[in-house]
Amino acid sequence: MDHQNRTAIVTGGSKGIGAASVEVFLREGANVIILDKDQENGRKLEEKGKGKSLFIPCDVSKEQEVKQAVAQGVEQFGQINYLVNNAGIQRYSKVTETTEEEWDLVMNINLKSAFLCAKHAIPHMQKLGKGVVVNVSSVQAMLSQGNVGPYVTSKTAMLGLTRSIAVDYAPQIRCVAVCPGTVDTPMVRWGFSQSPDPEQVYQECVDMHLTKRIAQPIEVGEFIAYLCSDKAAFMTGQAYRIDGGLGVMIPGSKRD
Ligand code: BMA
Repeated sequence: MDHQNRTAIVTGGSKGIGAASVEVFLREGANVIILDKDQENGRKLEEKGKGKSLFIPCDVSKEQEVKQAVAQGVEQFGQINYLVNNAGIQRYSKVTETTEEEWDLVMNINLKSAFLCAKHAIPHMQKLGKGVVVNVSSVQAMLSQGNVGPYVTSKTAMLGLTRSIAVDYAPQIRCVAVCPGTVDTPMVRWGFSQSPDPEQVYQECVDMHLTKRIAQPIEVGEFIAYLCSDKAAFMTGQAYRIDGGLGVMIPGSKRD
């Protein structure tokens, strides 16, 4: 993919899809700035990068912290080529049962963080005359499970943010969204653990994909790194599903 001499910021980069993206970027020769609250895993990934990755503890829903982290990253690597807005959490509730605090928490971590990181990273891309923003949304921006009102709302709003950035900063800067199905990440595992029967929920997730399995984070990481690469130079403004065919089959229809 050739990411030599490029620098990527990955939010929520300590684990799951974020960590997988970091690994692919490093393999392809990029420098990576990992923003996360999880220091233990973040530091481990920093060591793996052998000078090519920098972990910065950061609450990406706070503007001052984002501003400082971006400045520190630029000081270290000199430029920002890519921003991957991956930080995200899931909470389970219907609108009538969601507290104001929980709504704000989900919106701030999933959506506001993407706005803040874009706000502070894009000016550095403009200096280079080139850059890519990838927003990690969800297949749930298109079709939804029950009981995840704030999450679904935040992931759907990310598509609006994606369009706005794509329109406002074209042609220099591209912005795309990725919409994964179920991926075997700490976020999803935490979700399973909230159920009285985690194994059954896991099996339901396996069954709802045409692939009859859930994805590994690295599959999404590879896609994200591709979207950032020059090979994807004609891709902007759109959301791309990577979802094992979830929702493609007409509900209630039979195959044989
Ligand atoms: C993701 C997460 C997963 C879910 C998947 C498919 O964004 O919400 O928990 O399994 O969507 O609905």
